[in-house]
Formats: sequence, structure tokens, C-alpha cells
Amino acid sequence: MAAENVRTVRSFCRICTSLCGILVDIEAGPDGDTVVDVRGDRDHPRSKGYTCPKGRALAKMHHHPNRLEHPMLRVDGALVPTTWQECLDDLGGRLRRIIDEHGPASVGIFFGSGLGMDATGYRLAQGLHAAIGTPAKFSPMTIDGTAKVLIADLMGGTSALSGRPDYDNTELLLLVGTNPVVSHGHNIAMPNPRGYLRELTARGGLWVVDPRRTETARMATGHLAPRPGTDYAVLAYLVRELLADGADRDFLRHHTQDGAALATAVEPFTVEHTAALTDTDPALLAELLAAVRATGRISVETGTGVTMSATANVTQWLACALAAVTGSLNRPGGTWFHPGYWYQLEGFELPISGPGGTFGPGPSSRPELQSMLDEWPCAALPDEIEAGNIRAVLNLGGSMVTAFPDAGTLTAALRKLDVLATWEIIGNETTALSTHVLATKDQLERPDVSLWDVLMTEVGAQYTPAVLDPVGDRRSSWWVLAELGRRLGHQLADTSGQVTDDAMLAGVTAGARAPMEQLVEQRCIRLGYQVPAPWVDRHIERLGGWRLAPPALVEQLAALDSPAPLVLVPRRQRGKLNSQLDYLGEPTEVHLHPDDAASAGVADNQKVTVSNGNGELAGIAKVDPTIRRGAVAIPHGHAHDANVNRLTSKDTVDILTGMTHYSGVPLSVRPA
Ligand SMILES: Nc1nc2c(c(=O)[nH]1)N[C@H]1C(S)=C(S)[C@@H](COP(=O)(O)OP(=O)(O)OC[C@H]3O[C@@H](n4cnc5c(=O)[nH]c(N)nc54)[C@H](O)[C@@H]3O)O[C@H]1N2
Ligand SMILES: Nc1nc2c(c(=O)[nH]1)N[C@H]1C(S)=C(S)[C@@H](COP(=O)(O)OP(=O)(O)OC[C@H]3O[C@@H](n4cnc5c(=O)[nH]c(N)nc54)[C@H](O)[C@@H]3O)O[C@H]1N2
Ligand code: SF4
Ligand SMILES: [Mo]
Repeated sequence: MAAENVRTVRSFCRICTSLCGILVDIEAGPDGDTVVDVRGDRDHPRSKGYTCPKGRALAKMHHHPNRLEHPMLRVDGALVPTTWQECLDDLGGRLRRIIDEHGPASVGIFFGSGLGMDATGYRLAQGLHAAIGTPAKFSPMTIDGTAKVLIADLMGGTSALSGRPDYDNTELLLLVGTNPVVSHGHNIAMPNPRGYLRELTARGGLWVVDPRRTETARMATGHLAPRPGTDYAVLAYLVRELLADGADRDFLRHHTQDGAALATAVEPFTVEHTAALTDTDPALLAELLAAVRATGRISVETGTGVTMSATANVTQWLACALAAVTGSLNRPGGTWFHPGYWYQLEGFELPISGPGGTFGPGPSSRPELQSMLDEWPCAALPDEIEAGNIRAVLNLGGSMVTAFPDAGTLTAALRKLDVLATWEIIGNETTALSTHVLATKDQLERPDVSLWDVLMTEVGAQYTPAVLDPVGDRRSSWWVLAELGRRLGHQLADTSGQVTDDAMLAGVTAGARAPMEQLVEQRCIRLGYQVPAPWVDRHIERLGGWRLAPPALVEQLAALDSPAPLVLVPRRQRGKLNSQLDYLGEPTEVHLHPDDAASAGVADNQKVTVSNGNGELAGIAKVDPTIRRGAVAIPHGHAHDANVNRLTSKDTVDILTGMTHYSGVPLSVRPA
């Protein structure tokens, strides 16, 4: 079918962490290569031909009218194209002066999602961060979800325990605040979620807890729609009742501690109390309990509906407690723990954290906050800039204006920086605020590996060569970072032109489970996974058993407020990845229940203003009987007056982890 000047290159998609195999058709022409089509690769062992609309839009991403082809420098207020030499000399000089005068903490670094999918760029960014030695490191962790990491640390004694459903064997899957049919999962990504869930429901049960009857809920055995942020009560009820009848006593006795304190904490959550608090049907709660009792084992997976809420920590705790009570941790049909592909956790003895978890000092402008995994909360950035503590920001593939809370306050702060240097492929609101724009290779222009091994549904790895040559002056992110490092006096990599992207890849991924040559040859290595994994059992034994009732969480549970009557809930859109792919035209739809629409005086498809004490957003009302009363679902990542982060606050964060509240934010809706 292909014309003579069209060639097809096999690769894998890195828009999201599902990493689907793709075939890219490229037409050679007098003005260079044109990507004419991107489709699923039927021979790919994991995704077997599956792709979603985002991956199939890679051609549009590559040929975007706003794509960046040259480095740019702000001169007299305007960004102008320049040479790499001039751009990097200017940036390096400014950074050196700022560091000399104000110290390394005056440089903030955001590890954005764009660079997160660029293996050599990400590794070199880690190197540059270490070389500069700034504590002001930020990443999507504190705007996506800290709760999973926190709970691993508090209950399992190490944040390295990355638990996920044993999808291959589960007979009962409970999804809380995640909609994989659209998102492909949170912190674990599966190609073809519908296909997978169809297989699961053919052999077992699927329950979904979500204020909306989502695409995933429509495939489920049962769906509960509690008031936003009250999910913890559903889980506490299940734990309470199972402790009375149906718990795995043997597992509790031999692999856990603090069971009595857990029982005390969940004691108030009778079916009556839980039904009233969550506004759900007591008969449905009883039905879910009966399903858990009948199956015995359970896989529980949460998503951003949980991790972005004010009750994230307690919900994640009780989800893990439910898995413990049913003897499902590190057991078939329950939770398995990813041992890593690039680094292998079973190879060494994991350090054991204290019962209070592992935290460090936070930024001085926000004394109430602490650092977690050596990162500062994103919410702290505006205050650190306003205080004069942070004077330069290196934004590595982030769309900061749409991703961080309090877009208005953040934008004003970013304008005050001496340096805002952004590594990007397409111009956006954040590049428009930048002093330096570093135009780097997009995913089709570089060889790569699946760096985020622990986000995969199995132990394994993938490799792709570059699909085509870079356009314009685009350079590899690693090269730009290393050249900047060189100007700051750090030798991070050989940038003389002798070292290829592939050689860099081999270097940064050394020590993996299989040699790089084998991965390059096979493209996709699949090692499956082991459950129970002896390294996990060994670690938990040294810990003295899973800690079922961390005091900080017992305290947070006791102190919870009831949610506001009308609140924001986050939601992903099919044709979008955070702020990316906006050109696929997903609208800023504001889904609300018919009763809430009637109270607000708004009709379906009407233009609305959503507002609260932080700001206003412009959207289009979708009157939706499948969302529960009191929840208003708005997607994020839209620009300018449709940016949902006009409604969120840098000051409303989880006090333990600094995670911003992006769910459960009070608001009101009115006709525009
Ligand atoms: N209110 C609210 N806020 C949210 C969320 C929410 O649900 N509600 N979600 C949060 C979540 S879960 C996350 S993960 C964050 C995400 O926030 P970000 O990490 O900022 O992610 P993106 O919006 O995907 O922006 C990634 C940027 O990288 C660029 N890019 C893409 N490919 C490449 C590449 O190969 N190289 C380089 N250099 N750049 C590239 C893209 O053009 C894009 O501008 O946002 C968070 N913010
Ligand atoms: N198509 C697409 N895929 C994506 C992304 C994207 O932007 N678009 N982003 C990627 C990223 S960065 C991430 S982090 C993942 C996120 O992956 P998911 O966490 O699965 O994200 P969502 O699909 O938004 O599902 C969250 C669900 O939580 C529900 N929810 C909101 N508040 C509450 C609550 O209080 N309680 C309960 N029980 N549910 C609640 C929402 O209604 C929504 O259905 O998706 C990734 N995949
Ligand atoms: S699910 Fe879509 S965006 Fe994610 S890797 Fe697959 S094709 Fe790409
Ligand atoms: Mo995310």
C-alpha cells in the first residue's frame, strides 16, 4: 500500500506510560520528512496493535504549527531565535552569577512530564541537579499524588515499595478514584484497558468507587458514588466488618502489627454511619462487603480522585489496610510489588524508615511544609520566588502555568524571576513567560528506553531507535543539560559530538536486568512478575510486619472535616494528556448534576463561569445525570481563562506531604 517514498519505522509511544507499540509511516520529500501516519503495531508483544487517539496524534505533535525549532532568548522583552552558543552562554553566565551571589538554593528545578519520558534527558537532569546541589527540586509528585509513596513509607517502612494490582490473577478488583478506560491507569499504565477489564469481568468482580458513572464504572459489577473525599469511610467500613468476620487471621498474625489500633480507628464506621457520611445506599455497601467476603482476596487500586483529595492519606492507608486484612499484600490475586528493571530492589537490603516516615526540611518561606523524597511541594514555588529565595527556575519539560496550583499567583511570580529557562518542543503559556527556551528533540527524533520501569504492568523494558532526524536546530535534552553544566563548571557528559544518543542511553541504563545490546536487539523484554516476591516478605519480616495504624494517619482520620456542598473533582479527557494535544479539540466541559444545574440556573451546553475565592474559570456546562450531586467535574490542562488552576490554591495542601488539593475544592457555578 505504501508509496515508494514512504518508509515505516517501528517505535513505541511515550505520550503516556502505557508505551504502546507503534508503526510510523514517513514520507521523504524535498523539504524533509513528513510523518503521514501513526498506527498500532500488531506484532508488539504488550500492546498487540492497540493505540489511543493521543498516540495516533503523534504526527500532529511533530508537525505542530507552534513547534520550537531553535533556541530562543529574551531580548528587550521579546523572545528571539538565537544560536545554541549564545543561548547557553547567556543562561550559564546568569546562573553562575545567581549561584555565586545567592547560593545553589536560589535555583529551582522542575522535573516536568515532558522530560520525564526522555530517558537520557531525565538522567542528565538528575546529574545537573546533584551538581548544582539545590534543595529546590520540584516534580509532578506533589501535584499528582504523594499518598502512595507516603503510605508505602509509613506502612511498609520504605517508599520503594511500589504496590499494584496483580492484574493477571485478581478475582476482585476495587478501583477508587481512577478511570483507566480513559487514563490507562494511575502510576501503572496498561495498554487496552477495556480489553483487560473485559477479561477480568469474565472471570471475577470489578467494583468502582467514583462520584461519576465513568466509562470504567459502566463496565463494573458494582458502582458506588460517595460524596467526593469520603472514600475513606467506605474502606473503613469494609475493614471494620472484615475484622469482625472474614479477615485472613493467619496473615494478620504473621505479617502485620498494630491490628488493635486499626480496629479502634475504624470502629465508628458502621454501615449506618458510613451510608450517612458518604450519602450512599447501605444495601450497596453490604453488597460490596459480601463480594469481598466471598472472594477473600482483593486488589485495590486508587487514582488521582483519591490522591488529589484532602483525604488522600487516610484513604490510601485504609486501601492498604483492606488489602492487609484480606491477606492480599504480596499474594496472588492481591497486590504485587515492582522490583524494578534498571535497578533491582531484591539485590540489597532496603533501609527501614521510622514510624513517622521520611521527611526533610521544607522551603523557608513556607515553614509549615516539609520535603518528601528530597522534593519541595510545587505549591511552595510562588512564595519562594516572592521571598527572593528562588531567582532562577529550570523548567524541564513542564507546562507549569497549567499544572501548578494558583495559576494567577504563579504567573505573577514567574515574571519576577531573573531566569526562567524552559526545555520544550511546542510553544505555550509557560514558554511565553520564559527568558530562555531550549528547543529539544521530540520523541520521534531520539532513541529511547522505558525509563519508568516501575510504572509498567510487569517487569520489563523497551527500546526504540530514533524514527527521524531532528527538525531545525533541535538538540538532545541531555546535550543541552550537559553543555549548561559545563558552563557551571560540572563535567556531566562528553558533549564534543563524539557521543551519540544511543551511547548515552547505554551508559545511563547500565546495570539493568539484561544487557543493553539484548534490549536493542529484542526491542521489548518481558520478564513478567513474581508474587509472592521473597524480597518483599523478607523486608516486611525485618520491619516486624506491615504497620496497620501509623499514628499520623490515625490523627488525620480523627480530624477530618465534612466536605463542602459543591466541589471540584478532577477528570481526564481522552484526547488530551494534561496540557498536551489541546489541538485535538477537547472542550473545557463542566459536568454537573441536573439538580445542581437547576440550582445554579444553567442549562446544558450553556457558557458558564465557575468561581471561588481563588479565581474564575470559563467553561461549557454539561448537565449530566451520571455525576452525583455536589460534584462538579472539570478537566485540567486548558489554557488561559479555561485553566482550572485558577480555582486551586497554593495554600490548601496536605500538611504531611505538601500535596496540593485538586479535588474537593469548593466552588460555585453561574451562567457566563
Ligand atoms: N488542577 C489540576 N492540576 C493538575 C492536575 C489535575 O488533575 N488538576 N494533574 C496534575 C498531574 S497528575 C500532573 S502529572 C501534572 C502534569 O504537569 P506537567 O508535568 O507540566 O505536564 P504536561 O502538562 O503534560 O506538560 C508537559 C510539557 O512537556 C512538553 N513535552 C512533550 N514532549 C516533550 C519532549 O519530548 N521534550 C520536552 N523537552 N518537552 C516535551 C509538552 O509540550 C508540555 O508542554 O499536572 C498536574 N496538575
Ligand atoms: N487520556 C488521558 N490519559 C491520561 C492523562 C490525561 O490527561 N489524559 N493523564 C495521565 C496522568 S499524568 C495521570 S496522573 C493519570 C491519572 O489517572 P486517573 O487517576 O485514572 O485519572 P482520571 O481518569 O481523571 O480518574 C480519576 C477519577 O477520580 C474521580 N474522582 C474525583 N474526585 C474523587 C473523589 O473524591 N473520590 C473518588 N472515589 N473519585 C473521585 C473522577 O471522577 C475520575 O473519574 O492519567 C494519565 N493518563
Ligand atoms: S495509551 Fe495512547 S498515549 Fe498512551 S502510550 Fe498508548 S497510544 Fe500512547
Ligand atoms: Mo500525573
